[in-house]
Amino acid sequence: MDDRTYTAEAEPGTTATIAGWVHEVRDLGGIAFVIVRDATGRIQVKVEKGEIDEELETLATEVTRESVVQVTGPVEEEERAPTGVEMTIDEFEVVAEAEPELPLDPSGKVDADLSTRLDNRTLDTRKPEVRAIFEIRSTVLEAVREEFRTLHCTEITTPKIVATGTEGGTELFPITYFGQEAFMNQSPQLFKQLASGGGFERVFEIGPIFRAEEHNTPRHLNEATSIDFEGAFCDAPDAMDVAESIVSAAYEAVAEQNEAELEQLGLAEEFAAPESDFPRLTYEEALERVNATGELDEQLVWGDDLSTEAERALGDAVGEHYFITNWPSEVKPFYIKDTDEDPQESTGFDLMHPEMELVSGGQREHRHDALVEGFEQQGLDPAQFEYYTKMFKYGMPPHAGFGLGGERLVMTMLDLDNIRETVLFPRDRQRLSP
Ligand code: AMO
Repeated sequence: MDDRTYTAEAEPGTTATIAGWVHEVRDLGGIAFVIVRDATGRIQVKVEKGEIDEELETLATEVTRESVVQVTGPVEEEERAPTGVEMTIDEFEVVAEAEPELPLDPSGKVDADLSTRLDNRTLDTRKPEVRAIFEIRSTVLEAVREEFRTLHCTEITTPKIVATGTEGGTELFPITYFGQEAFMNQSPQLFKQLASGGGFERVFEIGPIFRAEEHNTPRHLNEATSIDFEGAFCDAPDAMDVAESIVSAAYEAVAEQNEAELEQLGLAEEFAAPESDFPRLTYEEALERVNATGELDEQLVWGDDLSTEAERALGDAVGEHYFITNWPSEVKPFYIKDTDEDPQESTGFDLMHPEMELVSGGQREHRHDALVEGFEQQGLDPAQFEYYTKMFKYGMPPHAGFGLGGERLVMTMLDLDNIRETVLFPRDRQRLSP
């Protein structure tokens, strides 16, 4: 549509053709207003009854809400119009009529629960405050890509149909691959490691991960977007530096580019990029901090994972993004390297938002024999992973990396109370469509 003008760009003194959805028809008797909405905003179209062609008048005043219309007419300044401009009608076409009964009210006058909204996402995202989340998500993905490139990383994509899991056997989705058992990938973990040792050195991937999480929680999805980094000749502190840069770059880009969307979400005043130099607590220090809060029924001891309550108590105490480093080896997967000093202690780290975990990472075990031993210790069959371990016999440099949950990044950034708000079509225990 070459001659179409966005509503936000309709200039007083010109004749414009706009196209969009009917937000509302306000019939005041002698005069009616059709409010038309497009991706950029809204415009008021005035219908002076008796002044225009009768057929056009009927079309414009009887059109149902959310129908798609195309209107051509002169644009004029009008102080009383919501956006300060108004159109009158030369031509009015109903391009796609909407049924009068809507399953969801995009004007937001009638509230709907999340489930109804997700069932009717196409209507839901016509609400500017819902679309604002996805505009911000889009900025985040762009900023993350740009920052990785600045950090000399190559973007890769790895298979989503895989032969083995990596993040613990219980959370795999099995599928049938030409009569053979296969799985949806839980993480690009092994592939990104193979690529970093494949001469690229520094790689990143933004792609889907699949987790058969049994529980429906406000912070878990069954299909999520993982932002992954892997760097050859990197150790855990190097990977933490990259994670911090990526998270900060995402916030800075949103602060710079999404003022209007932040306004829509009521966040414009308080939104700020996190301070740099996120505190780095060792696991041991983290336990001490949590136990000192007195918030937990039972004191945590070495070897415990942090429960949701523990994460929250610690987050409240720290009050900003922070790392937890040097996790016990036994709570981290086989590919995480132990520290040189203590085989009980790993190089694994997490990056936490005060509300929840955003990132896991660490230095990897790059020594072939130690890697194979690690499989056996975790009760995994090294033979199944041979496609991966054999490459460690041909010059695998020390390397480190991390995985950052894209949805959790957006959710915590925008203080949303459910991760599903950040996904157009979420997959969870109850939801396989749309
Ligand atoms: P991990 O399993 O901790 O680590 O996942 C990394 C990050 O991905 C996000 N995430 C999820 N988000 C929503 N729903 C889920 N079900 C879900 N599962 C994970 C979280 C989490 O911190 N291979 C390692 C990373 C690495 O070491 O490089 C991994 O996958 O934000």
